[in-house]
Parts: sequence; C-alpha cells; structure tokens
Amino acid sequence: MIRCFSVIFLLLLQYSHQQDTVGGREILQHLSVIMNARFAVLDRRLNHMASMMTDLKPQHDQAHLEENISNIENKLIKLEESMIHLKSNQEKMLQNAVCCDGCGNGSFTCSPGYKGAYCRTPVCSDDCGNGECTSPGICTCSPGYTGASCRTPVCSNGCSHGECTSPGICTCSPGYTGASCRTSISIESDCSGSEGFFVAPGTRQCMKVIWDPPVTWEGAESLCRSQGLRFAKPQDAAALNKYLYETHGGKDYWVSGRGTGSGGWQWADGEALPLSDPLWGVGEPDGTSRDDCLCLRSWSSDIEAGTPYYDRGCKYYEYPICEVISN
Ligand SMILES: [Ca+2]
Repeated sequence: MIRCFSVIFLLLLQYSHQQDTVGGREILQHLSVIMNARFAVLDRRLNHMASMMTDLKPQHDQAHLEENISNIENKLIKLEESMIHLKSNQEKMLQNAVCCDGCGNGSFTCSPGYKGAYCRTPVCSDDCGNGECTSPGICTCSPGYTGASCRTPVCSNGCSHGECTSPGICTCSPGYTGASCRTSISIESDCSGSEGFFVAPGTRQCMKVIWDPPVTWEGAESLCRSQGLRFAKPQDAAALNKYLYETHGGKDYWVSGRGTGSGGWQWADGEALPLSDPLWGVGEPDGTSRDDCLCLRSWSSDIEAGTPYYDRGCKYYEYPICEVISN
C-alpha cells in the first residue's frame, strides 16, 4: 500500500517538474497555489494514515482501518486526475509556445506566428486595416472590406466607370453618375443623360439637388456620395442661388463648406473659404464655428444682396446640392 502511494506521489512530483519547465511564470504561480493546497491535503492524509499504522494493534478495528485506507486511495486517484487535467489545461494555454532551453526555469518562447504573454495572439506581417489578425498571416476582414490587409473596400454592384472608394460607395470618373457609375452625363448638352441635373449658371458644373426629405450636413455629403456624386462646391454660388430661387422658391441648401473648428472655414476639398469672401450674408458667419456648416440661403433678400453664404448648425436639416465629378 505504502509503495502504491509512493509511486503516485512521485508521479505528482514529476507533473510538477514538467509544469515548471514548460509553463509561463503566471501560470506556474497559479498552478503552484492549487498544487500546494492539494499536496497539503495529501500530506495530512498520509500522516494520518501513518499514525494509524503505528498505532495498529491486533484488537484494532480492521474494517475501520481498511475503510480509511480506501478513502485515502480514492482521494489520491482524484488528485492524480486533477493533476492530469491541470497539465492538459496548461498545455492548451501554451499550445503555441515552445520550451526555451537555456533560458532558465519557467521560460518559454512563442512559436513562429504567435506573440503575447501566453503566445495566443497570432501575428500578421501587416496590420489588418479594417479587420483582425485571426491566425498567423491571415486577416479576417470586417464587412465591406477585402484584400490581404483588409484595406480594399467592397462595392458589391461594381463601379463601372469609377472606383470603389468606401464600402458600397463608388467615386465616379468625370462625366459619370449613379450608384455604380453606369450613367453617362454630358456637360456639353445641359447635363443630359440623367434626371434632375442642371448646369449651374455661368459654369460648367453639372449639379443636382436631392429633393428627398432634408438631411444634416453630413447626411448631405453621404447622400451625394451614394449617388456617385460629389458634395457641391459652387463656382458661382450667387448665380446658383438665384437659379434655385427662380426654379424652386425660397429654400435653404447644404453645400460642402464647413467651419474648421478654429474660426476658419474650408471646402470639402480642403480649399479655404475666407471670412472676407463677399458672398457671406451680413454679419455671417455668426456662429461658434465649432459645429457650423455652410448653407446657401435662397431667399429673395439674399438673391437681391447676392450673399448666399450662411453658417448654420451642421445638425439642421436642409437639401443637399451635389455635382457630377469633373476634372
Ligand atoms: Ca449664421
């Protein structure tokens, strides 16, 4: 019986030794707490048993003694099972680690393609842009992106005469419009080719007001983009404003100017819109510039004064003016 316990005890010591050479420091600390507790139980049991053996007398209740021994044996078997379980867990945790000979006890290094405290973080040579590195060298892309580094946006319907520049958004080549850039538009013949377009007076800009329910300034930008158009930067805003007033009455529209947040203004393409521009309405811009966007105010007084520019909170709802992308 004692020999049997000794064999199990040695087996446990061997597991302990193996864990010491394979495991990471944190895991070993954790395991060592558990193992010490279990060894303490084992120790108490063995002492108890030894004292019983010493006190063994012929008249001792043999059945009672055997029951005790059997209990200890069962506990040892359970202990061994839990050690095997612990070892298997540890191996799972460190499945991407390799032993590091000569690095000292408890040292390990990660297998190629993995990193991190437990070697569980896969490594991709590039970062995965719009995705996540899910196994060594493999990026799993977020919806809307593809490519080895998840940097290529996907337009599921294609972009016939244009380029897919964001998920589901085509930027059309000059002279084309539509969500998939399939509609050709001729600036030479009054923007003919698609409904709703007009040549902005005095320019060669093909423009379109989107007469759906009004939207915020950012909503306007994305509505234009969703139709393969650019958020408008009018070349002659006063003439455009007059044209809109004559064709649609007094309304307000969004165009692509915006406050920079530090008192200045600029167009979406980065060009500055000076505060000294004579097209500003009287006293405009008069907002905080922190969240102000450029509105064309097409009222009779603005038409008369030739001052279409007004700043307005970007969350207001107005009609977007878009334009066909040109060179
Ligand atoms: Ca204002």
